[in-house]
Amino acid sequence: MTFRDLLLAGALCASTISSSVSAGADTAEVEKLYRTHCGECHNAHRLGGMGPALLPENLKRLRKNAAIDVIKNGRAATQMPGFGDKLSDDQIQSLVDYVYTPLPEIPAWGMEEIRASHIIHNRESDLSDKPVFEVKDPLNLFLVVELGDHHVTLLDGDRMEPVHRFKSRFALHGGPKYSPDGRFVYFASRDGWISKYDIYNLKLVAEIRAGINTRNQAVSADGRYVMIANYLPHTLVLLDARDLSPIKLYDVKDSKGKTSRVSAVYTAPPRDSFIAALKDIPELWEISYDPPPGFGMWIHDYREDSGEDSTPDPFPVRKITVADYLDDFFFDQDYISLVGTSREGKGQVVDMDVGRVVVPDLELPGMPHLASGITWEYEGRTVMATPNLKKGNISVIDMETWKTIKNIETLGPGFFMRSHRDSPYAWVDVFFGPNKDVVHVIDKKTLEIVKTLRPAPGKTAAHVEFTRDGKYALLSIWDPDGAVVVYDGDTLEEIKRLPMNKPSGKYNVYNKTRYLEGTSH
Ligand code: DHE
Repeated sequence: MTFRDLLLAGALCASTISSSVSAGADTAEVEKLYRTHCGECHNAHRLGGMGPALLPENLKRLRKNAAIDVIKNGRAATQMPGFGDKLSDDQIQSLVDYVYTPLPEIPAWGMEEIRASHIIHNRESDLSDKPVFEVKDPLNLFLVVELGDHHVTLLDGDRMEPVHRFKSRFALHGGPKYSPDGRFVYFASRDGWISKYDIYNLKLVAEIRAGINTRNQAVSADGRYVMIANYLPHTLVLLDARDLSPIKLYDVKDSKGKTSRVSAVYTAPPRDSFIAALKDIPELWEISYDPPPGFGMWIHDYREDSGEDSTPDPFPVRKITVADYLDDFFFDQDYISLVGTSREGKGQVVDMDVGRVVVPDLELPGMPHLASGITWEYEGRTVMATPNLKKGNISVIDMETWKTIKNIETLGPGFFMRSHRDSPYAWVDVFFGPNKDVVHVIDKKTLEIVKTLRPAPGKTAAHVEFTRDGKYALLSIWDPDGAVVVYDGDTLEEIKRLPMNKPSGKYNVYNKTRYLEGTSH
């Protein structure tokens, strides 16, 4: 069996690569250390799993001294714990040297491998176009990702009852993305599997492995394409949304050939484009899926290697140079201003129309988590608000002047922030530290915290999503013995508790397909 076959089968065992790294007692020792403490999350071969790939190619921005600190003390805002009490300084140093040692060969994951992984489970033509279950409003359905046992629950948002529960790929991360009509949903797992699921028929349609270590995915506003952002290899992959067959692979590199991980990709509906930020190159990429004149309808059948004349390219990349790396980013509702930050917390605003940085030094202290930033109208202007991963603080920024108008102090650093166009409140969790079990409710008119809830003392409470009409807010108790707690969005009283296994994100079909103000991309 080749390396590729093993990856395809998900069957790589710990010795497959390590034996080829080198021999000798010290190497055996550090490999054992790695397998014992790191392999479960970062993959036995350092190719990434729950945690990122640990290869020199992906660690370019982390100095070795900083890596020692991460292993000793953990990494802020990630699931990476500190090992300072388990490992000696020498052991930590040997692990750092180990993860900065190149693999003899990075497994290829190009078009050939992607195509070979493609699975068609059900043909759309064999499936019903009506839900096979009773539901008042299919647009008010929710999906809840349950990380505890890698399942997804389909929830009726009117009756607040589960409709169905199904197994997902291992470690889904990032929001699932719906087709515009809300019938299909696309999931991405951290190890690169993309799954298309038919909500109406409760069946998988297709799956494909688009990368080895994947960041996230986006579905075009017209529902025809899915774009995948990868950490390993350094690629973006365009898929046909009908059956997930691959259309085009982008090697992500600058003009000098330096390659980069992709921080994330989102769809920008008014622009008919995908926008991707890069982690190792100070560039933003905008990839248009609006067919240029001459392509007509056949754009959907274009394939990179189909022998068609590919000039002009139907999916061209526009590259915008930015002031710093972009680890995280966020758009205004018009998708003209893009607000981005590096992990070090340097903020910048890019005008996507003119294609350049217009504010290079946005004030954003404490490592903002822009992926969960939201906007609303406040005293006649639009403001954006974002939690900070290192600081108990919500930054509220005027989107015209780009000045911070308020820092709302919270009981600790938060991860997710959510509201709804028709709700008076914005909800933010306190994901990290001793108060991880509380959520704050902020009045959008006064920018004050009006209530702090502690729904399950001692258990992390995180991530809120609203019903279609904004009347109810659903909150996760992030624990194997957890729940989704339903609150009345106005009185803030608890209505119901649905037991679940470490529920993480919840996604309302209507809010997500309408890109409503207050929700995530
Ligand atoms: Fe996430 C979304 C990045 C760790 C749960 N997270 C996202 C998105 C990005 C991101 C860029 C938006 C993608 C999208 O929805 O298409 N996340 C990162 C990180 O850089 C970070 C800090 C480190 C990492 O390990 O990658 C990180 N994230 C986590 C976790 O540890 C969480 C809490 C548990 C997990 O699943 O691993 C976590 N992230 C989530 C969730 C969303 C998410 C639930 C979707 C939120 C939404 O409402 O859309």
